[in-house]
Amino acid sequence: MTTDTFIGLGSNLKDPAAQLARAVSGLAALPDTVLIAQSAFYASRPVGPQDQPDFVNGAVWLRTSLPAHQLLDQLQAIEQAHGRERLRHWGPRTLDLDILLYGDQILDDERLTIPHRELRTRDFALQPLLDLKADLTLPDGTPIAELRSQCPDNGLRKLPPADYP
Ligand code: ROI
Repeated sequence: MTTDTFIGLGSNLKDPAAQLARAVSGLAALPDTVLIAQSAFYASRPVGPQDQPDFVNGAVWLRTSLPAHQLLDQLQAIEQAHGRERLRHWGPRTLDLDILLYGDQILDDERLTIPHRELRTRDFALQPLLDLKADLTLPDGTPIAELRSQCPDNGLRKLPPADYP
């Protein structure tokens, strides 16, 4: 059995677009997993402390037979392999990989909250999801497009493909 899952990517340190491009390669190479599509990359103002660089954000659509917690283990291994630095809470980071959606599952334990806790209010996560699948919904049926039209504007700017490594 496979599950369609959507992963959010973010970075604001050490050539963020290159961090994301390398992460997409890592995700495409995961065991028991196929990369279905990747979104455009976006520049976005930081949510949280403003004394940090702008972020680059994107998302990928994966089809996997890994259970959610094993997928999380794999994402954390990619973050570590890419020299993840996380200098402070809500501060700058080299690479953040978040499971935004995992099929229509709802999960909440000490390691994982799916759908991602802040998904509903973050344009930098919602817009890449819409790029991937315009009719995507939360497990409760709420359209991602509806959340996107209601969420705060965070100055999202699509990066031209020439800016990707
Ligand atoms: N802000 C933006 N714009 N993008 C992110 O990926 C992001 N990630 C975070 C915090 C620091 C909360 N702010 C962010 O973890």
